[in-house]
Amino acid sequence: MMYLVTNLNPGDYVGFTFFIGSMAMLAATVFFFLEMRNVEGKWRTSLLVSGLITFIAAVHYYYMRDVWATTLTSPTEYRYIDWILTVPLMCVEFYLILKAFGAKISLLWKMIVYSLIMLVFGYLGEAVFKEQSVLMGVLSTIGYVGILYEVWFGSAKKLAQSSNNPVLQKAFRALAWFVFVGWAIYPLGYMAGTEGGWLTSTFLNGNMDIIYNIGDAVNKIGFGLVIYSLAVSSGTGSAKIAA
Ligand SMILES: *C/C=C(C)/C=C/C=C(C)/C=C/C1=C(C)CCCC1(C)C
Repeated sequence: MMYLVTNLNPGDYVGFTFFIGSMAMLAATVFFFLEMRNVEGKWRTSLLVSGLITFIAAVHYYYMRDVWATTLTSPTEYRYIDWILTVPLMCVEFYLILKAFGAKISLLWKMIVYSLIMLVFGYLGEAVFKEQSVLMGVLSTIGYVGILYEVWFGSAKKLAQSSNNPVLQKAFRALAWFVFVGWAIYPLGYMAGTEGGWLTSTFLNGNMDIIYNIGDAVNKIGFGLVIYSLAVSSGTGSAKIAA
């Protein structure tokens, strides 16, 4: 009979992070959904999206930790299905906070296309063309750099600058740093875990899933908390952030 035993072995640190990850995502989801009531109307959608991001991740972590516990292999498919849903939603977060300052839907599409390039090539390198993982990683990075360019120099950055709204600018800067530093955790995991990856012979070797799990906790929950504090600090003095 085939059944899943979610059983952690002592010293299975990768397995630990899958369990911690799934609980943290669940708790964050409850928090974002319940806090929707406590923020001004125009922020509710942003909080809803934050909660959806951690909710989608919580469900995938539930599956991923079982795959890991039963097979001790990377749950690559669930991982990328999770990302292909949640990364575009993070682009939606950028769009939502900039909408009041003139962001166009084309900005959102541009960022989503960049994320798809990033994730499709990442998946190909991990699961399909494993011997070409370096090339796939480089192609994936083009998508990542596209997103970085948008938020550090491109139209997203310009909209935030011209908003003349210090609360928004502070939150936008925090999100831009998440994309720069927090998201850079993922290529490290990729290099540690794929054949021909530059880090396979270092202490990071084989710890791809720990690295991805840390990245997800930092980025999905952290991102949501930045949005939350933006919503709270722009507060009920509604004029502070242009409607
Ligand atoms: C919640 C999930 C997030 C924020 C996932 C982000 C994923 C990345 C930034 C992945 C980037 C990659 C590269 C830049 C090159 C190597 C392949 C990837 C897909 C790991």
